[in-house]
Amino acid sequence: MKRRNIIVLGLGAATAAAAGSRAFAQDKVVLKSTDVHPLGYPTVEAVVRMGKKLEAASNGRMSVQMFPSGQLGGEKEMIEQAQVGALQMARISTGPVGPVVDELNVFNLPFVFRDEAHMRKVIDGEIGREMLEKVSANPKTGLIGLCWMDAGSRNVYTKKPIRTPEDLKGLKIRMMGNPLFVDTMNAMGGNGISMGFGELYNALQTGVVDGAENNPPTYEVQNHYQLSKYFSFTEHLIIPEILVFSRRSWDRLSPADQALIRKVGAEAQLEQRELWDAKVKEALAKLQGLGVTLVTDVDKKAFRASVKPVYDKYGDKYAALMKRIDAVS
Ligand code: GTR
Repeated sequence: MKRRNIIVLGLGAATAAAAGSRAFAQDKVVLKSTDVHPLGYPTVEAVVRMGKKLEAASNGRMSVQMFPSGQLGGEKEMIEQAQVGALQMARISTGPVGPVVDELNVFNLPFVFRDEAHMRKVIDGEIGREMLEKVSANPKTGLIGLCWMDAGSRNVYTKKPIRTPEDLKGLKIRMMGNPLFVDTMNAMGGNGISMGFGELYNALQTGVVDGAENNPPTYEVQNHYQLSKYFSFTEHLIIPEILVFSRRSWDRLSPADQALIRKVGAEAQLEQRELWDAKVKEALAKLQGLGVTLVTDVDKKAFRASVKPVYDKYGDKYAALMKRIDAVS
């Protein structure tokens, strides 16, 4: 019987040398994948399901090994590990990809999408495909953009209700690692503090920051509601998540395996959103029983107006893309 090579793609050089530049058709391929969220969270579940499909379609030859809950580090570290081929797939926010692929920052601009439905249309259409291609086409990124996922809208949470930009005055609000977000929070009235997601719970607990901003499922699942009891629907950012694949590992796969991964990735984009919608409902219902105040009477008009300096600074660069995004209906 022919002996099967086992290739955990992430374990690199020696196996790669033994196998030649590409994995053989009979090689077992284990895709190490990671996410900051725990098992069961919509993005994690969507990738786990992708893995099951890969297993079924390849008679067990391909599989996904999931490292949830930030076990392999934060999103910046995930990008670095994917770039060197130490992991194969990372589901991350578009936020930390902006500094790597500048065009993607257009999705990181405040209020760039009219609402979540608009965002979904954009990522499902031509612009979404183009942006994934921007990630994949440039070999310097070291990444392949596989598909998008949904993360709803981001909202400010702290120890008091936030209804207007004045309410944010003097508050240190944690933002994702991308200068654009610090500028955004500063324009919204608060003090934006760039910080890794893994440090946030502790920072909220010790008062290093006064609050943060995120979607309801993250606020609930990561237990941030325990420390910041007011969740105010500012909806200032609607940022799609992205599933990236290590280019180094990708280049070692057969074209047939690549096509299969692309196929299940495209399916995951649509499947995840069903999981997402259910999770948002579940999180909001749960939060109401946990002593949280959901603040809905937010002056969105004032917040929209407040981010003008962000557009003054970055708008020109993304003007053409913004126009196209706006035209998607
Ligand atoms: C969540 C997102 C994560 C991470 C996190 C953050 O909504 O799912 O990928 O970006 O926000 O704020 O760092």
